[in-house]
Amino acid sequence: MSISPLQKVRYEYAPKLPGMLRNGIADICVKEGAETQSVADQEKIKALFPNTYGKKEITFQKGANTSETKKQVVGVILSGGQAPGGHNVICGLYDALKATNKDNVLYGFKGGPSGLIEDDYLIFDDEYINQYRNTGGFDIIGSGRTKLETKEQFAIVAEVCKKHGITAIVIIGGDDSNTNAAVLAEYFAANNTGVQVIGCPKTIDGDLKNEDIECSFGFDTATKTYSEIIGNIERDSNSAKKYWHFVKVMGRSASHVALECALQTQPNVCLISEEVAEKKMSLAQITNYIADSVAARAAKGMNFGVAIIPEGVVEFIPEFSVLIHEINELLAGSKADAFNALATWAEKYAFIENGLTKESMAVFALLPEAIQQQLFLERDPHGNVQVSLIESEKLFSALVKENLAARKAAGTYNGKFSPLHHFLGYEGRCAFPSNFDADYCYSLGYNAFMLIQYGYNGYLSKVSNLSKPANEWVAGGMPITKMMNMERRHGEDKPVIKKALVELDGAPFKYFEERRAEWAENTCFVIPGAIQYFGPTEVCDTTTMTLALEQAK
Ligand code: FBP
Repeated sequence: MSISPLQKVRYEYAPKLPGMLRNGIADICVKEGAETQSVADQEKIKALFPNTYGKKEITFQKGANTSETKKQVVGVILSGGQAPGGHNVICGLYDALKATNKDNVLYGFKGGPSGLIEDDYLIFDDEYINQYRNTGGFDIIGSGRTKLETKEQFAIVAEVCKKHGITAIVIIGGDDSNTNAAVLAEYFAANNTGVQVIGCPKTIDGDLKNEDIECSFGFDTATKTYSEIIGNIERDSNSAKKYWHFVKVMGRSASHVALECALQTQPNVCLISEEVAEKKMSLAQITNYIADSVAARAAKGMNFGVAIIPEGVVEFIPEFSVLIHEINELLAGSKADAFNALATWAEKYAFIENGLTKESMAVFALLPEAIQQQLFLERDPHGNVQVSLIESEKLFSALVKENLAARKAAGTYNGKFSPLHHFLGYEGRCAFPSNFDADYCYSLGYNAFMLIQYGYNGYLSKVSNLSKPANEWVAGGMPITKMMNMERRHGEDKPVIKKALVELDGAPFKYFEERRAEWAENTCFVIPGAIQYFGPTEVCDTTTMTLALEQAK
C-alpha cells in the first residue's frame, strides 16, 4: 500500500497517555484497591476460577517502579471484527515493553486466535511497527474469529508459549474474547505455566462496557465516521427535498451505534432495538411509527427525511423472532434439501405455507418478496437464518410504503415517498482512529504492559475518566472475573462477561427520548462533518455523546 499525505502526517502524532503514565517507566508504581467479586453468581464464578477470582483492582500512580526486572517475551493477538485504534494498542504495548528493557520481545500472532494455535507469528521491530502508528485497520497482524475456548486449544497455546519463552499474552477483543482470556488465564495459573494473560476492550459495537469499562475502543471513530456520512445524507436530503433515506448501521444486537449516530445527527427517526424488545413492538407498530413521521413531515410539505435502523432490530420484534425460529425448524437437517430441490418460488412458497403456523405465515406474508427470499437464501454454517444479513432498511421502507398507500386511500396522507437505502458498517471499522481512539488505544496497550510487568494475570487493561482530558485519565487493571456472570449459552450455563445493551433508563437514551418527537416532525438535522485530527481541541478531542452523557451523571 502507498502512503497518503494524511497517513504520513499521522505517523508524527504522539498519542496522549494518562498523566500517571507520563513520567517514564521508572516512575510508575501500583496502588492496590479492594478485593473484587463478580457482578453476579459469585459462588459459581469463584468455583470456576479458583486461581484468578477475587483479585484486587489496581491503579497506577507516580512513584518508584518496584516491578521485578525480568526479560519479558509477550505475544499479542487481535480478535474479531476490526475497530479503529487496534494498531495503537500494539504500538503502546511495544513502546512500554521496549522502554522497560530493550531486550524484551513482542510477538504478533497472525490472523487472530488461530495464529496462536498454528504458531504463525512475526516479531515486531521499530521499522515494522512505525508503519502502523495512528493508522486504522488490523492489518498489522490480521484478525480472525476463531474462539480460544477448549482445554485442547489451551494446551497447544501453552506449548507455543513454552517454545518461544513467552511470559504473557495480550488478547485484544470483545466480550467473548475477553471471557476466553479469563478462562485461559485461569488455565495458565492452574497449570503453573507462568504465562500471564491480559485483555483489552475492543469493539465498534460499544457493547463491552460496564461499571469498570467506560467504553470499548473503536466505538468513537466508527460512530463519528457513520455520523459524518449520515450528516452528509441529511444535508443532501434537505437540499434535494425528495428522498427518504433509510440507513442501517452495524452494532449486532445492541443499538449503541444507532443511538450515538442519532445523538450526533438528530435524524427524523431512529429505532432502538432494546426499546422494541421492552415494549414488545410488532412490525406493524414500528411501521406505523415511521410512517407517522413521514406523514407529519409531508403535511408540512417535507417529503424527505432520514431514518436510522440498528442492524439487529428484527431479532427483537417478537413475532419476527418466532418466524425465524420456525423457519430454522422448517429447514432443519435434510428438510433443507427437499426445499432447495423445488424449482420455482411458487412451489417453495407453498412448502413454506404448509410448514409455518398460521401466525408466522401472516407475518411472512407481510414481508416484501425480496426479504422473504432472503430468509431462505442466507444460512449460517448451522443452517440458521442469518438475521444480520436481512436488509431491514429495505424491509421497513417497503412496509412504510404500503402503510402510506393505505393512508392515501383513506385520505389521511397526500405526500410523495421515495426511499433510498444505505448500510453503514465496514466504512467505519478501519478509519484512521480519532484522536480519542488513538490516545485511548495507545494508553490501553501501554497500560497492558505495565500490568504484565507487575505480574498480573487475568486482568483487563482499564483506562477510565475518559470524558476528561487524557492527562486526567486513570490507568489500571480490573480482574476480568469481576465482570462475569453465568448465562445460558448453547444449552449450557457458562461464565461470561455480560453484553451491555442500551439501557432505557440511561442518560443517552433519555436524552434521545426527550427530543425525538421534535426531530420526527421538523428538520433538526446536525451535520457533524469529518473527524478532525488537527485543530482546536473542542473539535479534535471530543468524546462520543454517549460517553459524555453517561459520565455527566
Ligand atoms: P466484533 O463484535 O468482533 O467487534 O465485530 C463487530 C462487527 O463489526 C459487528 O458490528 C458486525 O455485525 C460484525 O462485526 C460483522 O462481522 P464480519 O466482519 O465477520 O462481517
